[in-house]
Amino acid sequence: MYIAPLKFEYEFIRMKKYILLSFYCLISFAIVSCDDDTSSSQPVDDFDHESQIAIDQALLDTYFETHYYNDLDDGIWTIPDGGDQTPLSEDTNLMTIEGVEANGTVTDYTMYYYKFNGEGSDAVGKGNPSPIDSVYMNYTGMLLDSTVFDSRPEYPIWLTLSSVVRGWSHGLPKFLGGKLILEIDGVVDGDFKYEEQGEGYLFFPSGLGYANQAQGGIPANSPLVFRIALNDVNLVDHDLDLVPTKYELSFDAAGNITEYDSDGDGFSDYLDIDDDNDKVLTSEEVEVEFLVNGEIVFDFNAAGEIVAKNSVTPENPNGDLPAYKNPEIK
Ligand SMILES: [Ca+2]
Ligand SMILES: [Ca+2]
Ligand SMILES: [Ca+2]
Repeated sequence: MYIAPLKFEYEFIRMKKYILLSFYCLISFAIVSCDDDTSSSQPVDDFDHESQIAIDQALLDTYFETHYYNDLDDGIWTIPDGGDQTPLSEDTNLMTIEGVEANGTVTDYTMYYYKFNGEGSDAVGKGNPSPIDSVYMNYTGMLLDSTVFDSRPEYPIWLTLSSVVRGWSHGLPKFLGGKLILEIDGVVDGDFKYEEQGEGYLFFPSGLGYANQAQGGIPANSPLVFRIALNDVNLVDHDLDLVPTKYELSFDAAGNITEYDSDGDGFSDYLDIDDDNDKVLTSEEVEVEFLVNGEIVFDFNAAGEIVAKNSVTPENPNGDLPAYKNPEIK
């Protein structure tokens, strides 16, 4: 019968949903726990994280009053006795992120970031990474007394922002990536570098770092400072439906994540391969352009959603609801 193949295909889609959900529950665990071998940011004890916030804030306030940004070397230095440098506390480039969630019920962490050399050129148009994307980074990590505990200034590393300390998950999305240079000194030989990266500093309380857990050279309850350079961004697509997860979750100004389920079928959009349940895969309803380097280019409507083919119809004259979210359009 005619309907049989359609039903079979739909059952196949549902089956794939369950398989994907099972698979990504593992990944979701990493997102929720934010823990890996090197970042134990959510200790399972009865530590009073709320009280530690005030202690850390006082330490950070003192740090900002006694340190300045030096544009000669892009360093953060202690203001010498009698020095007239502008302390970070009075430097208008020091930006604040409030209301960051971490450590279970604690929701009012405040952290800071400082950009120098611009925020990054974003040469390939990927935009800011979201707290679940991957970033290609250089960094140096310091305590407030300037002790360096980890440094990777020359050789970049790919890191997933869902599995690093919260201070990174919420700070890196404020920066943009740079410009990939494949020709160095007139030679193209496979060597490459980045220019015009997003560069700056992140400053955050211990609760957005390793909290009350000592970690390598980091004592327990240490606010942290990182100098970072964001070279490149990889947008994650958990359900492989061609819509990056960044556009299938919501993020508030602090970078806290809200999941949503457009078709109300129990599968969040970022884990749903048929976002409007019209039995046509989202990947077949989204119009994307693949570049030769494998990157995907999207167009967006006024609502910030990815424009899909056949979006504009008599029922949907403004095209505000993309086809992959409109069950009336297949
Ligand atoms: Ca997706
Ligand atoms: Ca859904
Ligand atoms: Ca669909």
